[in-house]
Amino acid sequence: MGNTDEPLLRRFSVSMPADLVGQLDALVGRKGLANRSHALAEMVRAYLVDREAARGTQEIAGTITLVYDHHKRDLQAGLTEIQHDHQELIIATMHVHLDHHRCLEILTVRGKSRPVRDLADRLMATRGVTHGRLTVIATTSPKRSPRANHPRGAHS
Ligand code: NI
Repeated sequence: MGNTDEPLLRRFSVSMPADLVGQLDALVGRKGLANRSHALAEMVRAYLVDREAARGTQEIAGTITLVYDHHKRDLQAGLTEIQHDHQELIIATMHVHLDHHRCLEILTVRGKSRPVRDLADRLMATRGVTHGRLTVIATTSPKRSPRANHPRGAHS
């Protein structure tokens, strides 16, 4: 309160599916946030940080999470083809059969942020993919002390 650095707030209206609003309200309650606006602002910030980290040419590591319906024609083959095109970025994949229809796939990726981001965007934009997310879990910046990471050769 009385913080002179308080940013200028701007109001706008948001429309989204009612069940999503219900889930948003539950999240606001669980996290003890003041209101929906705070929750949304926090999510937008987190998203932008994620995107920023995934931009440029720095080395990043992370995961791409996908959920899709494997009954959708050609979907699985398409995803596999994209992954083969970018195998230099993909360290490991895990496929879980969630239920009768849905598959959950988690790809561990590492490489320059731009191509990793592009790979994630391509996979997530594939028709039939219902959830997609790139999470950057580590970045290596030349500014960081090398001691912050494993010494070279720690893993063969
Ligand atoms: Ni499956």
